[in-house]
Formats: sequence, C-alpha cells, structure tokens
Amino acid sequence: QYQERKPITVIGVPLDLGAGRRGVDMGPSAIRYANLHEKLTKMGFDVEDIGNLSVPTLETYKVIDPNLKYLDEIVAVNEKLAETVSDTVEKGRFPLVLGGDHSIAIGTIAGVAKHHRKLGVIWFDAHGDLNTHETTPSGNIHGMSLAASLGYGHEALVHCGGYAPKVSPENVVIIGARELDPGERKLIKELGIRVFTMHDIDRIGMARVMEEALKVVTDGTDGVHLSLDLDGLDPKDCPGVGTPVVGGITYRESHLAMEMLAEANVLTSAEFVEVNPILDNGNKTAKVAVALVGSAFGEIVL
Ligand code: 5AB
Ligand code: MN
Ligand code: MN
Ligand code: MN
Repeated sequence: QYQERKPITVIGVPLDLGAGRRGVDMGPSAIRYANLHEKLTKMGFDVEDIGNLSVPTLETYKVIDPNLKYLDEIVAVNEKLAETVSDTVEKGRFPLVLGGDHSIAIGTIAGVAKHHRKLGVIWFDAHGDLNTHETTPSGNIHGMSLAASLGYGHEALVHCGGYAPKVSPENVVIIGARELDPGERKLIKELGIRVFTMHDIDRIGMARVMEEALKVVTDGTDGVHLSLDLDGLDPKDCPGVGTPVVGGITYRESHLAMEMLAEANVLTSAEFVEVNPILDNGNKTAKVAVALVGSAFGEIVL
C-alpha cells in the first residue's frame, strides 16, 4: 500500500544509447549539481544517493539493428537497473531514478512492478514512447519504453526483469503529448490508453487533467510510478532536452501536477529523464527537474 515519507534512494543512470543525440548521459550529474540532495535533505527526508550505474560508452559499440539501436547494451543496463530498483523497494525505500534517456523506464518499471503488480503509471512527456521496432521512425529505444512496459515490442525489452507485461493499459496515463507517430496512435486506440494531450490541458486545465489522471492511476492499483520526461515541459522552460517540441506544459502547470501528486500521496517511485546539459542554458532544465522533485515530494510555499 501507499506510504508516507519513505526514505529515498537516488539512482543515477547516465545512459544515452537510447537517444538519438549525445548529452543525456550527463543528466544525472546536472541534476545533482542543481542540489537535489540538499533540497530533499532540507525537506526532512532520509536520502541516500547510491551513485550511477555503470553504463557503456556509445563509441565502444556499433549499431547492429538500425531499428533497435544498441539493443544489447540497453537491455544490459535495464536489467541491472531493474535489480537495483527492486532491491531499493525491498528495503522499504522510494526509488528516485535520474536519467539518462527514457529507455531506462523499462528497467525502473521492471524493478518496481515486481512489487506492485497493479502499478499505475503517469507518463509525463511530449511523446508517447509507444513505438516498437516495427513502427519506430528513428530506431531509438527511448521512443519504445512505454510500449515495452505494456508488453509490446522486442522480446528482450518486453521481458526485462524476466516477466511481462509490467503494467496494464487501463492504469496508464500520458500527459502532455503533442507529437505522436502513426504506430503510436494506433496502439493508443487499440489499448484504450488515456492520453491528455496539450489540447486537453489547454481546454480543461491542468487541475482537471490531474484529477482525471489520478483516477486512472489509482483505480485498483497498489502503487503509482511517475515517469517524467523533461521534454513534456515547454522548451522555453526546459531547453536542455534532446527532442524538444514547442507548445508544451508550462513551469507552473507542471508544478501544479506535481503538487497534486504530492497531495494525493500516491507515488511509490519516480524517474526524471532526458535532461541534456549540452543543449541547456545554464543548467536551467536540471534546476526545473529539481524543483519538480521538490513539489512531487510535497514542498509547499506556505
Ligand atoms: B522520448 C520519436 N517518437 O520514436 C521516436 O524523448 C521520438 O523519450 C521519441 O520521449 C522521443 O523516435 C523519445 C520520433
Ligand atoms: Mn519525450
Ligand atoms: Mn520520453
Ligand atoms: Mn527526448
């Protein structure tokens, strides 16, 4: 069941093999540099940072299948991450995973869902990450991680952690979508996944979107995972991402979403991914990430 103010374990995953561009491997450092540890400690949390998982360097490897770039290396990292996250949950601690590209959601969710067999997932992203090797326009695995967690895609991704699927479509919600590929749209329709696009956020506002989203992820679930891709926010606020898409969620809307999550007190794990310091403007995006972590863990003004 949900618990209040668990001790937190920070896990860095400096992986960039799943993205089309270099730089997200520096995400965990940038987020730490933006004083994540200090923020959580000041908020009164027991925080341990177990450092970064060891991750292969892009130049060491070759692309074998252009539709599944660096598949073996990405699978290996995710298997290790799944174990690390699972151990963290077993110890009664809250896993807070820092990316890295969004392919790491495969491992995080594999580790968490082992303990929360009815896991709700909030996928905060400009994208759906619902491609498979059959539908991908890029071959980049960071665009396949939600599909894999739902049981779609290459066997090695789908079976990360030794079981599948991890989550069921009725407990998944995507927030902030504004760029979906044809194969992703098809899967969304087939599975009936709830998607709150930018249109919906404009139309009904983030507060109502979150009320609806919370219903979806808590309906019959035994835990809720937040997978937050910083490109869900508008590039004006978060320029340091590999795949920016204009017209995104504002700084305040994203904070409201995190605050409502904290208020509902349902989160059992979280990851903040796709921070790319090379493309950033003075570590702005990492600072936003840390501010969002604060709100998600219940930081309030008054
Ligand atoms: B991210 C795209 N749909 O599959 C693809 O940043 C982009 O984790 C994926 O959301 C973006 O390559 C993946 C075009
Ligand atoms: Mn994205
Ligand atoms: Mn993503
Ligand atoms: Mn991206």
